[in-house]
Amino acid sequence: MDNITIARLLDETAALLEIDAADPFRIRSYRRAAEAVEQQTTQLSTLVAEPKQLLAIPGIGKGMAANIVELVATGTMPLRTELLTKYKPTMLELLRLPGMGPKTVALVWSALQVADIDGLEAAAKAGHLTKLPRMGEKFTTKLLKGIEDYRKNSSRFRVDQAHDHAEKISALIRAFPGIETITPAGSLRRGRETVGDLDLLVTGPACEPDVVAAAVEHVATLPLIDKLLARGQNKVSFTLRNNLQVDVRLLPRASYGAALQYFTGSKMHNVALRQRAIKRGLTLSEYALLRLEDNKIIASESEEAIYNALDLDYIPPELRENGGELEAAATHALPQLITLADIRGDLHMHTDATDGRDTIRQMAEAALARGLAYIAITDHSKNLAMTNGLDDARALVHIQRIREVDAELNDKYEGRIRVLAGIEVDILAEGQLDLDDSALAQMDIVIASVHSRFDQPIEQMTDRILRAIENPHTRILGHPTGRKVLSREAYAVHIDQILKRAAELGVAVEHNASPARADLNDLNLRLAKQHGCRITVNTDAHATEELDQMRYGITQLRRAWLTPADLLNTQPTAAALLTQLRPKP
Ligand code: DGT
Ligand code: CA
Ligand code: CA
Ligand code: ZN
Repeated sequence: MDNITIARLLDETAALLEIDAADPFRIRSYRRAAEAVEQQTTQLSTLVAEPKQLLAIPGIGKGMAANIVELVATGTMPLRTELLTKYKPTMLELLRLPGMGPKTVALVWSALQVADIDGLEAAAKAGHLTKLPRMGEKFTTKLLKGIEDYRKNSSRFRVDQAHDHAEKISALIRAFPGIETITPAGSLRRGRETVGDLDLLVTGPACEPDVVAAAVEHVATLPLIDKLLARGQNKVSFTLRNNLQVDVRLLPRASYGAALQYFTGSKMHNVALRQRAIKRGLTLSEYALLRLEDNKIIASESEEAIYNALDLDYIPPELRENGGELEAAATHALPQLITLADIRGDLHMHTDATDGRDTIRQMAEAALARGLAYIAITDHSKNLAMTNGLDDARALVHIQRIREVDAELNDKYEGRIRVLAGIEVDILAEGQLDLDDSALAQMDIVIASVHSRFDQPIEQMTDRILRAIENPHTRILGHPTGRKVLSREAYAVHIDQILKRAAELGVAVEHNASPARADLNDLNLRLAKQHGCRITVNTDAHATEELDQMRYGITQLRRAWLTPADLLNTQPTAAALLTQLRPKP
C-alpha cells in the first residue's frame, strides 16, 4: 500500500467520523495525519517494521502509527471497518453540496438510505426530502441547483487550493539538486479565481540530457502522485489524490522566458501575440522568439525581452486575457497595477463576538504584524442568528469595547494601528437594515450585506439592495452579488443599476478577498470603476490568519486593471480613509 492510499484512507476516516458526529479533535488528528503521510518521501509501508520511524513524523502519534501499521498489513483498520458498517464512502461526496453538512448526510442516510449524489437527486426530485425535518421545498430546490452546479464545476479547483498544492509540490521538487526555479504558469499565474489544472515550470542547469532525465525521474516519483498520466523527455503529468491534474515541464534556463510566456497563456492572448510576431517577420514558440528569415533567436530568456522585442511594454500575467492589454502595452498605456504593499487597511472582519474565532485585540495585532495601519471590526447583526449576530444593545456594547481596545493599542503601539468600530448589518428581505438607525449612527463603518433570501426575482433583489444603500448610514456594500466560487451562483440582480446608484451616493462597493467569494468579480470591478464607484478590498477574516487572504483580493483587482488610486484601502491612515467615505448623516 502506497502513501497516497494511506492518506486517502485516513482522510476518508476523518470525514466518516464527521458524519458520525465524533469529537472534532479526533477528526482533526486524522486529517492532519493524512496530510503528513502525503508529504513523506519514504514509503511508509517500508517503515512499519520500525514503528519508531513512523512516530518521528510530525502529526503522527502512537495511536495513529498503530492505525498505519494496521492499514498496511490488512488494507483497513478497525475504526474504518466499524464506520463503514454504518456508512458508505460515497457519502463523502455529498458533503460538498450546499446545505449538506455531516448531520444532514447522516439524516438522509438513516431516513432514506441515500448515500450518493444520484440517489440524493432522485430522492429530491421525488419529493422525499420534504418529509424530513428542516428540509422543505426550498431546501430541495436549492439542493437540486447545487447538484447541477457541482456536476458543472467539479473539474475545477479554487485558486487558494490550487495555490496550496502548487506550494507543496514545489517544495518537493526543489529538494532535487540543481533545481533553480519553479514557477506556476497557466491560469494560476494569471490569477484566475478557479484553476483547471496546475502548470509548473521548472528550470535549472537542466541542459545536459542526463540531468533532465534524472530530474524527470525525480518528478515522476514524487510521493504526492496518485496517477501518473504521461511522462516525456521533459514533461511529467499526473493527478493528485483529489483529482487535480499537474503538468510539470522541465526546461533549460535559456528558454525559460519563452516557455513561461507560452504556458502562462491565456490561449487568446498568445494567439494575438503570435499574430503580432508574424507581422514583424518573427515567430514565437515555447522555445524562443525567432526571426523567420534566418532563425536567429531574438529573445528567449526573459518575458520582458520577448514583449519588448514585439514593441510592447511588459504585460503583467493578470492582464493576459486578450482584453485590450496588447493595445495598451503598444502605446505605453498599461495601468500601474495595485500591489499588496499598497494596502494600508482592511475594513471587514469578524471576532469572537459573533462567528469569528479571535478577539478584537488579536485581530488588530495580527493586522499590525502584517503592516496594516488600520482595520474595522464589523461583526454580524442579529438576523444572522446562527452567527450569534448582534442586536442594537449588544452592538453598542461591542463598539464600546472596540473603542477601548483601540485606545489601549493606540498607546501601546504609538498610533501604528487604529481600530475602527463597525458592523456588517444584514439587508433584510425588503431592503431594511437589521439594526436601528440610532445604533448605526454610532458606527464608523457600516457595511450592508445580503445573507438571506437569495432566491428573490431580479427586480425585487435590485430594489432591495438599492433601498439598503439609500439608507444614509450605509457606507459600504458588502460582497455585492452573493456568489460563492464553485458553489453558489450570484443572486439575480441588476448589478449595473446598483453600481451606478452606489457611485452617485458615494457608497463604496466591496471586493471581498476571501477566495471563496471573490465578489465583486474582475468583470464587475471593471464596471464599478467605469461607473466611478469607490472601491474597497476587504478580507472578511473570521480568524487572524485569514487576513492573509488579502493577496487573493489583490490579484482580482489587478485582473480588473485597478490602480492604487482606485482603492480606498490605500489611504495612509484611518483619518484619511474616513474622509473618503460617504459623509455621515
Ligand atoms: P485552466 O488550466 O483551464 O485553468 O487554464 P490554463 O490557461 O492554465 O490552460 P491550460 O492548462 O490548458 O494551458 C496552460 C497554458 O498553456 C495556456 O494558458 C496557454 C498554453 N497552451 C496550452 N496549450 C495550448 C495550445 O494548444 N495553444 C496555445 N496557443 N497555447 C496553449
Ligand atoms: Ca492550467
Ligand atoms: Ca495544463
Ligand atoms: Zn458577509
